[in-house]
Amino acid sequence: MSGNRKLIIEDVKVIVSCPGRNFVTLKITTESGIYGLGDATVNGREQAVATYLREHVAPCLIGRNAHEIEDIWQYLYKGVYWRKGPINMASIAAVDVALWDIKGKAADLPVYELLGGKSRRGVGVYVHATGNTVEDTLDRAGELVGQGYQAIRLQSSVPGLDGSYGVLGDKKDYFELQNDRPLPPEHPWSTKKYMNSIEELFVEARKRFGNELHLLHDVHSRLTPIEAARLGKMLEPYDLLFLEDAVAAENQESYRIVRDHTTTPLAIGEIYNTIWDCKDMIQNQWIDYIRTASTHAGGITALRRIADFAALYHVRIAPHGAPDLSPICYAAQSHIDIWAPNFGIQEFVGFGTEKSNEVFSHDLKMVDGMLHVGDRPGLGVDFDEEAAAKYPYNRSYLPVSRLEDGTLWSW
Ligand code: EZ4
Ligand code: CO
Repeated sequence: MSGNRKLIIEDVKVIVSCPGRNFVTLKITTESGIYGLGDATVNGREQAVATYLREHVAPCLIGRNAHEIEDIWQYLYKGVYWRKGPINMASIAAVDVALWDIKGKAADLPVYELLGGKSRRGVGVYVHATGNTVEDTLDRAGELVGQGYQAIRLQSSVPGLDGSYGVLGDKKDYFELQNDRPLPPEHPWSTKKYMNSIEELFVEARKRFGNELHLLHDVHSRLTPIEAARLGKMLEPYDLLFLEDAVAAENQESYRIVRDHTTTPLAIGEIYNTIWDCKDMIQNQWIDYIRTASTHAGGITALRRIADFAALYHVRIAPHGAPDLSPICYAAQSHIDIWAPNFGIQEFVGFGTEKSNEVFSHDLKMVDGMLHVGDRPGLGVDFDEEAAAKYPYNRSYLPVSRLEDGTLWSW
């Protein structure tokens, strides 16, 4: 394999920084001076992926032609013998995304043009409204509606439990970095209390906002299949755009049970590493949205393949967009979103903090609740290594969940 426009990889650098939260950034530089950026952040396991990249991936890249994205992807997937897995796939993703960035810069085109061009004017997003009471949550949703957002994920505390998934209360930085706690914080869970209180949130939301606003909800894998089926049925009158992660599905057949009982649209996939994790549920049309993220599912190359496969079964993409996805990951999937014929919706939680904006710059814009992808060549993101050096890694974990009797549960 050769070409007369080779771009030889000369340097591969892995930078772990914490501008508000931990990110693993990959920088691949070619002999021509063109460089590309990738993200390999696996929330709570950042050093594992950084070490994997430094020790086992970087040495294999030096001297290769950066244009050969597909061959390098296959080399890192099939060639390692140990396929799949979050650390491996996030590493492949970081390389893949950095190579797409390089190819775009070399071609003087934004990545979406390389994928086939824009399919829409902008990328539709949904945002989060969370609160300790139904009223607090809906007040927050009202503010977001006022800012032009047309789709809102609602999460409200479960009465009798100290918070619940998605409810931040006085927590400063999403769910982690909680006062430098050395170990994961613990949250209580009761399915009974949740099932007894959740409907009210959507009853009141429809009363307040009418039927036009898109509403969503994330269950964070806390239910069993038959409980999830009951929740889906319970929420049918409130016309959700989707119900996310109603049940964990390492066993994909679990979704058949949910699907058989409800017409509430179903979404899953933010923790999936490859198309194999969701193949059965897509193929059997048990879900409506696949939420794989560019970092966690193997990069632009892999996400594009998942999107094309999903399209055959009327499944649309809705990539994960929480704050632990770096601006590089976010930019990468925004290029997929603006291109994919079967794009559904993109999760959006803001363009980062003051610190993260000092480290990462990007050319995405939010206008009237719609994300606009800029036309800089490549991904349109940049990374300031000097600024990043001011914010060293800070160990941090997602919380864990326990039932009221102490049994460990899905968080
Ligand atoms: O818990 O990103 O839809 N969003 C989510 C997130 C995830 C975190 C995990 O790292 O479920 O809040
Ligand atoms: Co989620």
